[in-house]
This record gives sequence, C-alpha cells and structure tokens, in this order.
Amino acid sequence: MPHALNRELPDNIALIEGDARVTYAELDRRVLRMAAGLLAGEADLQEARVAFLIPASVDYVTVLHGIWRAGGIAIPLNVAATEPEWEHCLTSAGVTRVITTSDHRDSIQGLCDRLAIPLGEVGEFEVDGSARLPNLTPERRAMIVFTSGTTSKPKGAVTTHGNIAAQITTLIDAWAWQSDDVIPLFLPLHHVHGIINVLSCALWAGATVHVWPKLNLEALCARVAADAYSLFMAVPTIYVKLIDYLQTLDDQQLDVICEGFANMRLNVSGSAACPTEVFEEWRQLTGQALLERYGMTEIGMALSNPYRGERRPGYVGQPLPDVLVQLVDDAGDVVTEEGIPGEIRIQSPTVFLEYWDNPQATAASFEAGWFCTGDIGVVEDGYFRIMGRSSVDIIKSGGYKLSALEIENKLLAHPDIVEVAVVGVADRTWGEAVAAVVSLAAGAEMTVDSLKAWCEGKLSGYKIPKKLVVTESLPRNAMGKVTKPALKPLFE
Ligand code: MLC
Ligand code: AMP
Repeated sequence: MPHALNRELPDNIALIEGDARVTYAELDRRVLRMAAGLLAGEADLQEARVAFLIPASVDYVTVLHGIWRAGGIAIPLNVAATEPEWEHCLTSAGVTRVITTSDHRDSIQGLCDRLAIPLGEVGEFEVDGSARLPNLTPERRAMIVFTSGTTSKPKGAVTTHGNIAAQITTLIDAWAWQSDDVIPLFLPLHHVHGIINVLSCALWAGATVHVWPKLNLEALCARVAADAYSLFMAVPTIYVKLIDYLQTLDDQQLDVICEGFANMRLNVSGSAACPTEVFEEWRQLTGQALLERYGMTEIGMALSNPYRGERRPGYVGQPLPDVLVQLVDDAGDVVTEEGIPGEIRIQSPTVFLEYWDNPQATAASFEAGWFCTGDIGVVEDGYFRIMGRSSVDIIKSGGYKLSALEIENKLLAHPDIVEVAVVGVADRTWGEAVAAVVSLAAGAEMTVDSLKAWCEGKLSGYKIPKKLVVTESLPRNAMGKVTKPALKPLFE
C-alpha cells in the first residue's frame, strides 16, 4: 500500500507519547493486529466507513492505519465536537462502526446506541495473529474528512489512497523530510494539516512524531528549548500565541527557547493567512523565516514558498510539483498576466475524489476538470498571494474553516433570536473571530456571555460567537438578502 508506515527503518522511533516511545516495527505489529481485528475473518472491509473518536495518540495511529490496511474508509471525528455534530458525520457518511477509547466512550455511547451503530474500544479490536490483508489499489477510497463550506452542514471530502500518497510525497520532496526529523504534533487530527502534513509525512519518512493531546505552550516550549525538534508546523494563531507567551518570559528563558526554534531546520505556517507582522516578529525572535504554504482539505497542499530560496512574507509561493494552478477571473477567463486576480483552480493527483454521497456538490465544485477553491489569488513577481475568498459565508478562525450558515442555523433555534447574521471580523489572535448580529423578540435581552452559555453543547467551542451586536433589524439589499459586508464595521 502506498502510504503504509515506513518499513525501511523498523528500529526508528515512530511516535513519542508521554514517556512511551514506539518503534516503527512495534507500530506496524499493532496496526496489523488492529486490521485483523477489524476484518474479523472477512477478506476486505470493502470501503465500510469506520469512524473513530480518539485524541492524538499511538491508539489514533493504530486505528487509522488499521482501517486503511483492512480496506475501510477512515473517518476521524473531532474529539472536541458536540453530539449533534458527531451525529451529522455518522449519519451522512453511513458509518458502520465507531472506535473510541475508555476516556471518550461515555461521550458518544448514547449517540451510538440511538443510531444503532456498534461502538468498541481500541483494545477490543487488537487480536493476536495476522490476517490476509486486501490489496489496496490507489483509486480506492481511504478517508473522509468533514469540512465546512458554503452549505450549512459540513460535507465529507473523500480522498483515495492515491490522493493521500500524492499529498504526502509532494511534501516529502518539497520540504526535504528526513528520517532523523522530529516534529511535535499538537494540531487536531480531524483535519489535513495535522493528519497529512505532520503525521503522515513523518510516518512515511521514518521520522519521529511527538504527540501532544492538547496544545500546552509552556510544556512545548520546554521541549523546544531542549532541542527536541527539527521541524515545527502550525497555524498562524499558534505563532501569535507563542509570540505572546514568549513575551511573558525573562530574558534567559526567552533566549533558550528562541535558540531552540532557531536550531530547527524549518518552521511552517499554513491553514490561514500569516500576517506579515507575525512573519517579521517570528524572524526577529527566532531567526526563522516562516515557510508559508496554501492548501485545502479537498486538494492537500497546492502552493508553497521554497524550502531553499526566498520565503516572501504575505505570499504563499508557487505550485508544488505536479500541481497545476489556474487563476480564473469573474468573466470566466483564465488570467494570463501577473497582477490580475482570479479564483484559484487546481488540477493535481492530490485533488480529492468526491463529497461523500453528494454528487451535486461534487459536480458544482469542478469546472472543466479543475477544482474551484473559492479562494481569490494573484501572482506578483512570480509568487502567489491569497487575497481572500469569494464567499462571505466562510470564516477562518484559528485555522478552522467555519460556515456562517451553520452557525446562523443553530442560533436561529434560540427562542429570543428573530434574525441573525454571522460574519468573521479581523482579530489579531484568531485571524477572524466569529461575530453575530441579532435582532431579538420584543422585550428580550442578550449578552455575548448569555449567548455563549446557550451555545454550549450545541456548537463546538471554536464556532461559538466571540462578539455580539444586538440591533433592531438587519440591513438587507433590494432582494431581501442581508448585506454582510455592512455588518463588519459594527464590530470596529
Ligand atoms: C479554540 N478556541 C477557539 C479556537 N480554538 N476559538 C476560535 N477559533 C479557534 N480556532 C476557543 C475555545 O473554544 C475556548 O473558548 C478557548 O478558545 C480556549 O480553547 P483551547 O482549546 O484551550 O484553545 P487552544 O488550545 O489555544 O486552541 C487554539 C488552537 C486550535 C489554535 C491550537 O484552534 C487549533 O488547533 N487550531 C488549528 C485548526 C487546524 O488544524 N486547522 C487546519 C484545517 S485544514 P472558551 O470560550 O471556552 O474559553 C486546512 C488546510 C490547510 O486548513 O491548508 O492546512
Ligand atoms: P480547509 O477547508 O479547512 O481545508 O481550509 C482551507 C482554506 O484555508 C483555504 O481554502 C484557504 O481559504 C485557507 N488557507 C489555507 N492556507 C492559507 C494561507 N497560507 N493563506 C491564506 N489562506 C489559507
């Protein structure tokens, strides 16, 4: 199978979790036992959808690769999501079983019972002995990652084994992954940044991943200061949080941590625009010129500043090998000159297969064989710059892509809310912060804290509005549509 764990370096450490160090040989043995347990005598899972609710850990990797080896489609669930959000993933993907850990069982047991989906813990599937494993050709479906868009509910983006292998190998070459690399992994493992760019690239290269169940800046920086890592990949919000944290330290502590970052061979930023001030502050602190790249769940990584060469602040570089990029203007014409903006469209072996069980959405996202990203870009002096998105209904907060429509739909269920519009407003830490404008039923009152409290359990924490404006009525155009750009100044 193309993206199996590295098998050439069985004694290398694949994963560090707490005090445990797991070699590639040990991990491979666990994965084989998991695959055998999942198959339970069958020859092939035949693309059955197996979801798993497991934080970043050796268990997570065992289950992900076990599902792949057994011929299933792996669906990583967000450990911080709410029950209605999990329900959408399980039902829309036709999930046939869910795997979790003892710590998370209680949170999803009731839902699985209600949906009559068998739920098991990791250990229950790890059987002794081995099984004949199916032959996995590149066109077979491997994974579904749920991604928000311009529809109210997240869509399941399906990637094949071939897509995943292409997404990995292009980065192995572009960023010169090596088997002696060590990388910390603190990003969520239900999105491609964590799953592909960090975890899968490292495991392909025979490198070492130090898994953190949660971002802990102090503990992470202590390891950085000890020169534990050669590579670092994060969203811009994490660099902002690191800069803020470093500023709280005394000079001696600061120096040793900055030295740790300086000694790494590469620091990468992506998933959202990296402000030029953050690029400059990071360079001043650590001497590292952040390598900014651009990607998307549906396409993996597409554009990247060079590993060797000029890394230009505010730009995302050039197409990665084998990635074809077009800019298409409003008139539908391909842009042929620098300086003229257009929608970024992609053709590449890394581009996903389809949205699960949604041929209309799949068809709508392609134009003449090109995947339409909805992002607007421009080329200036040979480098791509991301100018924004064609939809105001997509918000990028701390690297998470959020649908304003999904949040609006939830808020409309609030008994006091008559009308609502959700927008993203510029925010130093989050890039964009979720902000809601509401009009209320007569006599009702609302504060941002009372709204947050009401949202708990209904929306993942990062989707909950951080800002609120209560107004008499929402501004609408002649067609009756809320004019969202007119709302942003309300939060200035
Ligand atoms: C957490 N909070 C957020 C948030 N993350 N609010 C808005 N946006 C976010 N992204 C809120 C919590 O709800 C909580 O609110 C408070 O912040 C503290 O929560 P926390 O969990 O302790 O925060 P922290 O651990 O600091 O998380 C921040 C973060 C996380 C940046 C580490 O958001 C994160 O891991 N982001 C990365 C997402 C990612 O991997 N995206 C890639 C998608 S793939 P309260 O009110 O309870 O205090 C992709 C393609 C590509 O984009 O190109 O890579
Ligand atoms: P997701 O759908 O969660 O995979 O997020 C993908 C989106 O993140 C892209 O469509 C872009 O809008 C945004 N994105 C990713 N990387 C960058 C970047 N370097 N600069 C600006 N936007 C980015």
